[in-house]
Amino acid sequence: MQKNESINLNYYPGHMAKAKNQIIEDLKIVDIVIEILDARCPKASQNPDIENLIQKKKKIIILNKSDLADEIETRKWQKYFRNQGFPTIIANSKIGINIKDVIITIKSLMQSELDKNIKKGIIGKSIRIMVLGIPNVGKSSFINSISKKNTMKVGNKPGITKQKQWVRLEGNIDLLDTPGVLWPKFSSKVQSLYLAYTGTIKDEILDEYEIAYFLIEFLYNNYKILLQKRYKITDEEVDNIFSQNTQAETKFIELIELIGKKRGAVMSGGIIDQTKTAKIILDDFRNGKIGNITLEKI
Ligand SMILES: Nc1nc2c(ncn2[C@@H]2O[C@H](COP(=O)(O)OP(=O)(O)OP(=O)(O)O)[C@@H](O)[C@H]2O)c(=O)[nH]1
Ligand SMILES: [Mg+2]
Repeated sequence: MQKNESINLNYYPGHMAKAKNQIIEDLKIVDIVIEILDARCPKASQNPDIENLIQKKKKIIILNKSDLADEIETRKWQKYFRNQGFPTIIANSKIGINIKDVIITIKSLMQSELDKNIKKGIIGKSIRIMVLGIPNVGKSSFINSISKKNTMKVGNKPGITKQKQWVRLEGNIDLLDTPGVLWPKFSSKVQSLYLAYTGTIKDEILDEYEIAYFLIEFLYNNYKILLQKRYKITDEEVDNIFSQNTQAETKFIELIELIGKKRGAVMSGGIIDQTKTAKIILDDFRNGKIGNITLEKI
């Protein structure tokens, strides 16, 4: 395997540029933006375009997929965004954890406008909210959860929502689901990798082995115990690999081979199926099977 140090997976197809234009248009009529971030990499999953686009609009941040992240780190991120002035809620949209807090926050953000409307005799005017975020971060799941309806199609790959769609909640709140949008240039290789690990970029355009390689390197350096536990790798097996007088790259390749062997990703002749092993590692990470992992720390 040739490890490409200059990896940079910019992924900004035409449909995203189109979706962004639609978002710009619809922003004119919304009162609040809910920005969904991935709790495992909150900064890396924050579209830098959004800040410019929404300008002075009220914004609530959701640290979603918190069930997959390291709780202590997620709390630090919550504090970080709150210090920037944004109401920030830690959530799990898959099973609806802390979603009620979002409704409370929406109402408190809109209270003065609602009171003004009452004074002016305007009743029944709905609060319009746009839900924004990168692909696969859980926007549609969040809307299903908060609306207690299963209106939005969800799926464990990016690009599920193709078009905007409104849904009405109790209490005159209208929520707008939007397609996941990235931006033309990621800030760094590390950011590209986080977005690849978390399933934001279509696997079809990735070299999955290369992505899995970097993920294993990260997990070995940061979550070694969880990694060993998941793949039943003993200290002795780790020592065998890492005490050799070989390059770091060779060691990590051997570690991946060992994982492939442990998980039965073996082809005829006993050769390890690298592609299958890479898929196993990425799937395990994305489904939280390795444990609660935060990629990006504050
Ligand atoms: N573990 C976990 N999974 C979640 C959570 N929220 C969403 N998911 C899963 O993440 C995947 C993507 O969810 P979607 O709601 O389709 O994401 P989206 O942001 O609408 O994606 P696009 O429409 O493709 O932009 C699905 O497999 C969901 O079940 C969460 O809080 N925790
Ligand atoms: Mg969606």
